[in-house]
Amino acid sequence: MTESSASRLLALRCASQAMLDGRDEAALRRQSHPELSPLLWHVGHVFFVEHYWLAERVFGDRSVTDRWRGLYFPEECQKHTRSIRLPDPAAMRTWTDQVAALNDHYWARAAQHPHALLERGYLHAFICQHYAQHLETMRLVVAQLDLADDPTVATLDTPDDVRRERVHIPGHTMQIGSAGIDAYDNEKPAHERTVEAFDVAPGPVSNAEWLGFMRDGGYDRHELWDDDGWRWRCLDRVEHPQHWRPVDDGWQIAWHDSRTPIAEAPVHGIGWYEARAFARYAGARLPAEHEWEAAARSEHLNATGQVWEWCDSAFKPYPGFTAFPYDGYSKPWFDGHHYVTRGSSVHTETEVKRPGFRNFYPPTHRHIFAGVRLAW
Ligand code: AVJ
Ligand code: FE
Repeated sequence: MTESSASRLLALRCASQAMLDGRDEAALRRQSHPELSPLLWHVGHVFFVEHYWLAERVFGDRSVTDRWRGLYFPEECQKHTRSIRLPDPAAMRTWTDQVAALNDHYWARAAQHPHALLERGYLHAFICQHYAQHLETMRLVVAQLDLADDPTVATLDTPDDVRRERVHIPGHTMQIGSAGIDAYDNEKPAHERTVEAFDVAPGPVSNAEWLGFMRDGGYDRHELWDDDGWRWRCLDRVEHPQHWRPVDDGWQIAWHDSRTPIAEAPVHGIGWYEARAFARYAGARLPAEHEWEAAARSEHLNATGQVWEWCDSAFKPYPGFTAFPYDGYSKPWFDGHHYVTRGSSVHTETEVKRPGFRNFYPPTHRHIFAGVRLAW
């Protein structure tokens, strides 16, 4: 482990514990959204997972994991039952400090301990990435907690004339996926793929453009929607992005990057079905994930890195996929009911930012920081 990777782990642990600061216990225990766990659970989970892989799997020490696995392995504890079982914030602070000290003891021994998971720094990279991903999820929780409190009020105008710029990507053969030690199993094996020529928008769809879709009846025109999406839209009464709230003369829109005016900022808080309906409305389509990757690698895209972008692709294994280091990361989600988002958001940590990274969610998830980019 290099000095910089060691200090990065410390920073990620610190950022995770800092989620406990300045929030009352009720907020830390609250399940702010049916798909999200309490902040307090995420903090315990990330330290537990570091300890599980290092202490139990590499060194065979189960003393801590046996006591806590029933709470912190997601498959052993249903989301809505987590809140009441969690320790209080002060106890969580103490426990995570103790677990971190134990982990440091094992990391110090790892250099002299041959183990497949430790080769080429694999486990350290994996653990850092796990902290990084949960930090973004914790920011999703914070966004849900804040929605009620202190959102930005924006009055949006629909643009009269939407000019949709296009960048042409010529047909070519490219490498898709990642071969690096930090790549997840679903990015491997890296392989060649032919990309047909296509056009892509240089940036994601803005809030103002989304308002135009709403004013043109986008949520009410069945012909723009997939049948499944239409059923869901009707049952759940989906009429605007999840992070928008109607107010007297406009919309309250939660957005955490004050450098971009709210009208120009990319829309987020939309699911895959909504992204597809918008694309149809605009006479376009969503990019397939390999097209997205081709465009990102050819450096033709502006403004990536503000919101994740829904792709037209169901989450599927690449040819020759092998689950690693455990079945649960990717395999259960190759179920045809998860779709790929690519890119990153303003809340994404560096460990997760690479052109080959694949995120995946059900088509109805809209509490994530995901928006839409058009392709033709
Ligand atoms: C890939 C973001 C969907 O948050 O459930 C974290 C990542 N896997 N711990 C998730 C993950 C295990 C995963 N996503
Ligand atoms: Fe996790």
